Amino acid sequence: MREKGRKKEDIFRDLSNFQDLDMTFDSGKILSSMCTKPDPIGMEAYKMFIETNLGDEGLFKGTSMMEREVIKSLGNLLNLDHAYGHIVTGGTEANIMAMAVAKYLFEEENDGIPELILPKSAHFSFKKILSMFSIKPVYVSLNDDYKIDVSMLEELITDNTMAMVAIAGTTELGLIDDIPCISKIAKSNHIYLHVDAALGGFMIPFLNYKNNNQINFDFRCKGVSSMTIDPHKMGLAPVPSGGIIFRKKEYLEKLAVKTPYLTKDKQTTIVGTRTGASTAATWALLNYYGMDGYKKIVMDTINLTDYTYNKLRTMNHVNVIHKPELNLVSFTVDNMDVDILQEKLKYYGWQVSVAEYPHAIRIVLMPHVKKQHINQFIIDLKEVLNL
Ligand code: 0PR
Repeated sequence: MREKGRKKEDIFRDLSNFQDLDMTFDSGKILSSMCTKPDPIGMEAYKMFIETNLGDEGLFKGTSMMEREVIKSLGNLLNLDHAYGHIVTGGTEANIMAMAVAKYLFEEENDGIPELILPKSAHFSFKKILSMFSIKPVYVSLNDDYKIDVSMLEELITDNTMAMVAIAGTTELGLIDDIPCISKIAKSNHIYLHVDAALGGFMIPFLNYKNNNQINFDFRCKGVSSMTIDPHKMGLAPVPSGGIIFRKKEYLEKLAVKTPYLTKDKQTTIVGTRTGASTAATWALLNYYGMDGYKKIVMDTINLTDYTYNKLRTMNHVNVIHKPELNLVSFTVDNMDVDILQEKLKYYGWQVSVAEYPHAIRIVLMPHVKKQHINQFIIDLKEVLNL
């Protein structure tokens, strides 16, 4: 570190130079991200609560009250009357908390090596979990629709099965597993079921809202023990804002650690010091948009996804992998490897990702992506492919 501090103007000029190297959501060129430009209301609320620390809740009683209200609202969104959980840093931490609970519950009755039944479509946060907690993965195969092959599940269950994971909005394809069926299997075998709805949690309830065609993926399925639902994805909250919701108080309590000299006698989070700003931003946004507001945001992205899907589907030499269920589209092209295509699109400023399974270009249509961006993307794609 330098001996003497620098002038504010110089620092901010340098900061601005760093910022110039970043991509922006406003450019519309980021087609690879499940995050998006945070909503101004959320940012204002975030700034207002920037000094808070929910790790020492008693100092910030109002913020703590807000967290309980947010958890209640997220629980309601997922059809759970009494929800227990926290606003955390994101889907990874939420998944870690769920798996920590499942492991504690398992260890109360079993001293074998815990096994987790999960699909290979599970987010890579589960790879971290498997290694952190020394859990043995038991991979359930996917069916032709890239969803958990439910016919395979029951035979994978052993005395050492600690939990099952299903996904509502897979990271690579945005697909929703057959949660009602998986839930039945979990319930009848007394197995903890975690649904990772990091993405879908802030989309599916709004698709269901005022719609007879319900997608059942949440706590209405009685075998679901916990769910991840991330406000910093389709909830438009600034990063970091993830959500973990448990069906029962006793699940969350499994994480409790005594905190003798703090203003509250225990913590039920993994991290200690943690911002209340994320909670404030999420509280503000839930109240600002309400069901109607979020429905519009979600429908706009779904409509743009359909638009993109139809554009790609009707292009020569382009093979779309699946009909979108949420806001992701994936495709391969004849005569060009997708890794090369990804690089070529970078010359045009586009950032797309390459999914691992299936190996394909993956586009995420978040609210910062508009129709004019997709039209330009299609023009550039045609040029790259010499169409
Ligand atoms: N579960 C699912 C289903 C996810 O898709 C993700 C992240 C997580 C859990 C983990 O969430 P956190 O990253 O909040 O811990 N999905 C995105 C992905 O891996 C995260 C992301 C967001 C990646 C923005 C890139 C990016 O620019 O694609």
